[in-house]
Amino acid sequence: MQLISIIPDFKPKNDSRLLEKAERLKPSLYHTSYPAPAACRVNGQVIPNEALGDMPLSRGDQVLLDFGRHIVGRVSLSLDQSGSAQDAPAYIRLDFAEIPGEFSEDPRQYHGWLSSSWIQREEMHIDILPARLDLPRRYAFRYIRLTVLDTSPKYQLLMRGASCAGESSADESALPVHAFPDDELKRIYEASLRTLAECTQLVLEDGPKRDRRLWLGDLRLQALTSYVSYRSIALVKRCLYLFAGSRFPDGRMSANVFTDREPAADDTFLTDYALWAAPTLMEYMAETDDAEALEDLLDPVLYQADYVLEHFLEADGIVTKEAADSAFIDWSDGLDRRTALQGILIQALEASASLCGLAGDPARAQFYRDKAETLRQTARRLLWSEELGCFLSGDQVSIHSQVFMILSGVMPMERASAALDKAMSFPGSPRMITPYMHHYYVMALLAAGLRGPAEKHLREYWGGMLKTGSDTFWESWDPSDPDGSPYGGRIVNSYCHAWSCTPAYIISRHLLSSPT
Ligand code: RAM
Repeated sequence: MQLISIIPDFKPKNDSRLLEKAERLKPSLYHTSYPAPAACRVNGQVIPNEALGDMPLSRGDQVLLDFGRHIVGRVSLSLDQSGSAQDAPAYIRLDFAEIPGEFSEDPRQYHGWLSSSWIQREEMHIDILPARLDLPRRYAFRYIRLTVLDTSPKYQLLMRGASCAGESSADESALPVHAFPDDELKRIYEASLRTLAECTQLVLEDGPKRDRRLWLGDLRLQALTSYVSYRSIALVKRCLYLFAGSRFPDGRMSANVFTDREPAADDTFLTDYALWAAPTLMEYMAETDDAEALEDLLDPVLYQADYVLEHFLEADGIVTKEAADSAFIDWSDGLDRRTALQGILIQALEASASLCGLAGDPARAQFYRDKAETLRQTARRLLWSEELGCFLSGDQVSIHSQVFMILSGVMPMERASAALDKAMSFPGSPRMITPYMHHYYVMALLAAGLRGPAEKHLREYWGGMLKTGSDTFWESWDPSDPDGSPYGGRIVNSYCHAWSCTPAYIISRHLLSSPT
């Protein structure tokens, strides 16, 4: 599935009142200084940091720095020369990588459908040495590789030092202290928080390497995790205002908003993402009781489910194919998204009902509740296969369908476990690809009372990413295809991605609080 939407002459409709409020909620960044690692590798050989500054480097030499943890921030290098006069510029290449695997890919071999400009590589000429090189971009990395492309026969390059200033708006002092039953769960919890912190910037970004912007489906999961950790409440509010403040001209919420300049909704609409607006606001309200936000955001948020009811529902009460084709759900190839989307619509209607209840509009609340119940009955009648004992989407059996039928209360709970097992082992059933989808799978297990399997899956799936040596969680991870990429090349994958940060939420809200 490729997600490329280009609407000619698209102009988002901006609401300056909401966007001004979003601007006022912009956080400050915390800066953390990270010195150069104690040792590095020069042409594969381990060299202590003190010795590096005196090692003459010339054409073809490579220095590899491992900062020991994932960092989002700005990098400075201090360079010098040895030998005779610098009679020509030093020509160097810098590659930044979140995981070592990115270095084993040749960027020239990447021909995927996302821009190759996301590959974190710089080539530059340094006319005068010594020089302090303050690199212009913010990078997401743990490893930096410097390659000397050329010096001259008269002189060599010296790399005297490297340092970086990490950036994040996550407030470490807000973190609660937990006692963990074992080290594995603790490590998963910590990597999940690191992932969230790295994505917590001036907005809640999806990934600090790529796309570095605000996506609605990611926002919901970041917000939930932030409530139990850094508590970036004002930032969540800001993000909600950005989605409400810059929308499609017809009022639909975009799947993502550009925020580096004047905020602008992207011309990408994802049905499921727009529907997550109501649950996201409802969950925000449960944390904050913020009357101002409810008043400002209620109408834009309710409009999302209204739009789907009006434009995307067949006469029989099932979402249209068109709606399903513009839903995300997961990167799984060949996935029929209709049943999953039906479940998400029902959840959006329930959340819309709760929001109307909070806003003191019981009649409207009842309308959404009744609608949700009607759609539940329709789904049971039209989508359930008695023969197979699970829900179908078209004639496809998928875990995705079962998950959202459970989370929307359509699935009779006593059948949930068997339906999930059936879908998991059904021949040709699309595999779950993203931690985003795996999050909902774990939530479905918990909703069905299957706490043991939920915990086991969390440990195996997220723990599997840690076993690769990573200290953050990735945007895409299929253990049976560890090098896979939804984009046609893993070099552009993001290895610290917002929607995979939820183990901390699941652990603190569901696992630590209830014994097995
Ligand atoms: C990608 C990003 C983002 C996600 C969308 C659907 O480009 O990874 O996180 O929300 O796809």
